[in-house]
Amino acid sequence: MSDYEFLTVDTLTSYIESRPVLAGRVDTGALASVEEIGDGNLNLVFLVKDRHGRGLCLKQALPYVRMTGEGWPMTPDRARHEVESLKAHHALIPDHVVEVFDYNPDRYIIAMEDLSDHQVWRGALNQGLRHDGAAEAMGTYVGAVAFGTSALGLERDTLADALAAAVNPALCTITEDLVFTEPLVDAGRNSVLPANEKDAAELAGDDVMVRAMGRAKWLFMTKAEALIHGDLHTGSVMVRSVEGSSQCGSVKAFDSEFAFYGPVAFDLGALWGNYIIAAARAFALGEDERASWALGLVQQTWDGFEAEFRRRWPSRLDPRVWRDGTMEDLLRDWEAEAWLFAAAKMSRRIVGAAKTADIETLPAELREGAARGVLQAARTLVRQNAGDNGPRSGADRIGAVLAEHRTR
Ligand code: SR1
Ligand code: MG
Repeated sequence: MSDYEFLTVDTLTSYIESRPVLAGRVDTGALASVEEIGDGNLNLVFLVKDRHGRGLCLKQALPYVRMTGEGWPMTPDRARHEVESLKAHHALIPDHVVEVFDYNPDRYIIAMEDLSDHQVWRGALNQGLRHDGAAEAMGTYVGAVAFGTSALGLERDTLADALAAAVNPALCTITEDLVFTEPLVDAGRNSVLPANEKDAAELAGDDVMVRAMGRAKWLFMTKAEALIHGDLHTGSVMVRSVEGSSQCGSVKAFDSEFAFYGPVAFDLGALWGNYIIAAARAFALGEDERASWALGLVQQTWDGFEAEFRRRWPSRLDPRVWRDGTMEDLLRDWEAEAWLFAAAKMSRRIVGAAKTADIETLPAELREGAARGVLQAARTLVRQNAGDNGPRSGADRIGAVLAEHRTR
């Protein structure tokens, strides 16, 4: 780690000048601001703006997890996975994926599009803002990736090469531990309010939940369907408003360092689980109408996903036995698996390390009921009956659970 050179506000200009491909992206002779803006768990992120109104974002992967410090080493090669997945995804659906301009593999620095006219979706949700259309667009993004990076859209040899290049064990291990295992088997990183200790213990002692998470972890580790984003929560999505309207003007996925060939439904479940967490916040604050709106995002994402997948289906490379029945089978399985992954994502954000501002910024007495509701909702989801996995019916069922458990 001693020879690892950190990017700083002071060295950023000379770094940009050293990268010919970045010439013209910002005027380093007329800079207006240079800031470190990273608020994620892992990396350094800088935003540079010039006086002509142009901007550039630089992100450097550290050799450890930023959230905890040097005690948790982590391969900075994760930046390569981020770049390769962002490029592959951007090629498929440029409107909904941040654009990468440059990658320096020696220093693990990515230069990408300035999205400072956007905001992180989680923050917008927590402010009570609506960006209508964003949930559907993220579904469209997942649908494009599911088709375009899988055996449906890539020639056999290309697929094999893409899969090999995307093997990302260090980051997958984080997910396997933090998302699937630790909410149920504490490895010393879990925490809840004292008032929620019983809820966490009940979760860990719930055999149906343990079995469901065992299945979810197995799917995650074995179902190499497509080059998924791998961490598609609402903090990995940027949104821009249309002035004076609740419509979303632009929405882009970013931060895909967890990308690998994994289950398509994992990305859907990440979105769904985080919409449910946003709904839990709204219920806690007594904003029931907003909670219903947040729960409605589940269906919107599914609709965008399904429409995009069906739209691309006729161009599948091998239609010999992958006929329309296969598409129906895939969609049916993904719908059910997405709920399973949503349940995992929900419980990890309440019990495990790396929580969400949605819940953590609530006053403690409201947080207690919101956290309990999310855990109960996760346990309800893994008990859904076969054939009753629709996005709307699942979200409605969850809404009732969240409302019932909120602090009165
Ligand atoms: C140690 S990294 C903790 C979490 O941050 C990322 O956003 C992922 O969700 C990961 O699980
Ligand atoms: Mg992240």
